[in-house]
Amino acid sequence: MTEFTRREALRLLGGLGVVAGCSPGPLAPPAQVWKKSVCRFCGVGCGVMLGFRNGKLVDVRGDELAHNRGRVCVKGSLCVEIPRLPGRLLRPRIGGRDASWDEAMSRVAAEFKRHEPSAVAFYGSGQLYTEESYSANKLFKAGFRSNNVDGNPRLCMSSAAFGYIQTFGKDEPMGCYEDLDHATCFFVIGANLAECHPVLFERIKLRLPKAKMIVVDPRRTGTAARADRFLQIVPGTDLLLLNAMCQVIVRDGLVDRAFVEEHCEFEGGDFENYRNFLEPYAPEKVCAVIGLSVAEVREAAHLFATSAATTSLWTMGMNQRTQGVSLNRTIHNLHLLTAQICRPGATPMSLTGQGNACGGVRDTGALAHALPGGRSVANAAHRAEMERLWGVPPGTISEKPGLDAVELFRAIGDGRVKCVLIMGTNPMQTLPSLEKFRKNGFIAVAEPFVDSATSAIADVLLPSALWIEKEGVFGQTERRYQLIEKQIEPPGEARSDLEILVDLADRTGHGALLSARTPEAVWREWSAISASSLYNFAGITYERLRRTRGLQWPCPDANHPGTKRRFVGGDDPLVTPGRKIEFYGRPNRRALIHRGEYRPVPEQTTPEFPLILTTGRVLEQWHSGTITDRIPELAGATGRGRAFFHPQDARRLEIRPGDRVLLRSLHGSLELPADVTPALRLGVVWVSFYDAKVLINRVVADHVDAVSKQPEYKVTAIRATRV
Ligand SMILES: Nc1nc2c(c(=O)[nH]1)N[C@H]1C(S)=C(S)[C@@H](COP(=O)(O)OP(=O)(O)OC[C@H]3O[C@@H](n4cnc5c(=O)[nH]c(N)nc54)[C@H](O)[C@@H]3O)O[C@H]1N2
Ligand SMILES: Nc1nc2c(c(=O)[nH]1)N[C@H]1C(S)=C(S)[C@@H](COP(=O)(O)OP(=O)(O)OC[C@H]3O[C@@H](n4cnc5c(=O)[nH]c(N)nc54)[C@H](O)[C@@H]3O)O[C@H]1N2
Ligand code: SF4
Ligand SMILES: [Mo]
Repeated sequence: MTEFTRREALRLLGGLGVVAGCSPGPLAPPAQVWKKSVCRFCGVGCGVMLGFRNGKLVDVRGDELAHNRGRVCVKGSLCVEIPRLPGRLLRPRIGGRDASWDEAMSRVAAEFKRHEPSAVAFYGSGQLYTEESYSANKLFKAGFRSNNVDGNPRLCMSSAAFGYIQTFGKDEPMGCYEDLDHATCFFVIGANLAECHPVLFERIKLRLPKAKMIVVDPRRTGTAARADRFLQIVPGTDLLLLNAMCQVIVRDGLVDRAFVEEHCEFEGGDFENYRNFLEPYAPEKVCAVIGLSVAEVREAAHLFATSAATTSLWTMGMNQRTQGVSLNRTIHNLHLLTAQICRPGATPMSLTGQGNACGGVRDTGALAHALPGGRSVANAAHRAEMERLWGVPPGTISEKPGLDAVELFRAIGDGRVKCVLIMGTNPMQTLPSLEKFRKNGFIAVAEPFVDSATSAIADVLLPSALWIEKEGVFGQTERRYQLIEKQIEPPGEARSDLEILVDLADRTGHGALLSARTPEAVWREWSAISASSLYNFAGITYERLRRTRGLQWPCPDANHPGTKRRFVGGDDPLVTPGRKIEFYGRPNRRALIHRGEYRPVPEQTTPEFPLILTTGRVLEQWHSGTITDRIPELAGATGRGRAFFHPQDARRLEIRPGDRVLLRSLHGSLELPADVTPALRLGVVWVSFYDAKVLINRVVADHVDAVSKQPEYKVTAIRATRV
């Protein structure tokens, strides 16, 4: 009855995407204690209050004191289900049979000791705690001497990270969520906030229709439905649009010359060169390719430039692209040219996807090319600095960048990598071009559930604790670090990922490297190390995090309140005193305006593959669905995975809702049910990737951005036939 009441309320409110907290109803035995925590799911990082009765989690509501002001979405309000989900892995397994931790870890350690550095790898996740990603990075780079440390943020944030680094010298957005309350114009491109960042979208909706919103997407999404201007672009052509907007801004005299002179420089030349570079991108010349009218582009550029405060928001429609870095940098250009930056409401805000991709992976440098605190493997001084800070002999860290996600899984197939630990991610469902994967070598998987697609390829399966069954820090989009405290015991013999990593270190002779063995001890080590970088958060202690709803870095000492807006004098402690704005991440303290030359996407339609497949997310499901597809309300709301067609395409192909269709690309094929929606651009097919029974990534192309190595999940040429 209790459940019924709460779920009914959810069903009613859930349709709206966001619920303002949910009480369990009049007949429910009320929670006895409430404790603050953070939602398990997305990068919005909503604070939640957890209600316990006799030590059991019985209720959850939005935290009024957190940045989300008491709001959570349907996924957040169903966090209460997580500790009781079926299908948990309770003991380690070796080759499918139960084993003790000792036997399982001896087996894993023996494999890691057997192989040379270049043949071992760690594949991690923006859903692990910071302390876990930091420790794994240290163990592999300084212990095993392998830079083969990568993770799902490569599939997600790496174009954004390179974008910020190349424009501003350092990664992470400079703005904050409060900027959404001040913006008078929202430029949303390649992001569907209504489903993927619903609590932020709710905050934006409060500003509409007074503030204007431009949405660029090939689909009329829930986000686009609220837009003043919806630009239904041809997939893969956004760089033409962004350059065309820059061209209009330059041509129509909308550039803030004083700002540009003081704070910017131009890649490979000066303002005049840049003006010339933009000439071929005049809207009149590119509009036919991008599928928009000249007036639409001109209007968008003018609205962007002349609004009192413009905030851009973007996610995978920009990052998961073969020109992902260029796209990110060109969005920054728009803000720099018009001085729509470093003011309340004016900011280029790349939204993060996972709860801890920013804090856990980008900031700790747990990627194949990176080292902690914005350092890189290729830089000798950075390696030397990290060797000193980690107390390992000079020359320990290899100078060779490791393998990025897509390349790593190819290397497993062809035997270059012989031993890998996968933790907190489900690549056998979420990597592109899955048909190309070949199981080879030794694979250990740390995972809470018995039956993920990746569990199936594990030689050794290690049961992981998740969320409030362990402790650690999550860092989200606005540089806010928040502590998730341990509240309940994990089921069976499950252990935290940190415990697993420490055990591996001990058994491979690297115990001294991971001498920090509790989350708090690891945090102390990492925050002390951060002080020697521009990511300084030495003032963020567990003690403060237990008391607060998180703190934003930079935060150099225990009395510092944290930094709302980075690069802004008076707010950011790293700005030179007396300066109003300073892009101090770059050597000359100026942001770099990029010349992003457009190249057509590799997946062009042909008579054989006449449609464009694009993939992404739905509100109720989280990624590969290992958690959300087990929660009846969420699973029921989405149904099974299917391919959506534009009504005209469906008619031409004689496909009706419910028919089975075969999707085929150059990379693979898949049979799945069809559906129809007028929300699509003609010629575009949409499939979400949550359903383990519909592995759409068998079909999706694996072309990557040359710099960020992020795959272009958003554009695959396909053919569709009714079965
Ligand atoms: N409910 C839910 N929320 C989530 C997640 C989840 O799994 N479920 N995952 C989280 C994570 S890790 C991430 S990375 C974010 C992702 O958040 P989003 O990026 O907002 O989500 P996606 O659905 O992947 O893609 C966004 C939009 O890009 C559009 N798009 C496709 N191709 C193009 C193109 O060529 N140009 C343009 N302009 N747009 C294009 C798609 O139509 C889609 O609407 O969501 C986070 N939030
Ligand atoms: N076609 C297509 N594919 C995509 C994308 C797309 O847009 N289109 N988007 C890409 C993006 S942006 C992302 S971020 C990825 C996400 O891809 P994944 O990270 O592979 O997806 P998840 O389902 O989140 O997988 C997390 C796994 O970790 C487990 N888990 C949960 N908590 C814990 C924990 O505390 N410890 C451990 N050890 N395990 C835990 C879960 O059960 C699950 O198996 O997908 C990518 N794949
Ligand atoms: S918006 Fe994201 S963080 Fe907030 S409740 Fe929903 S899934 Fe959780
Ligand atoms: Mo992501």
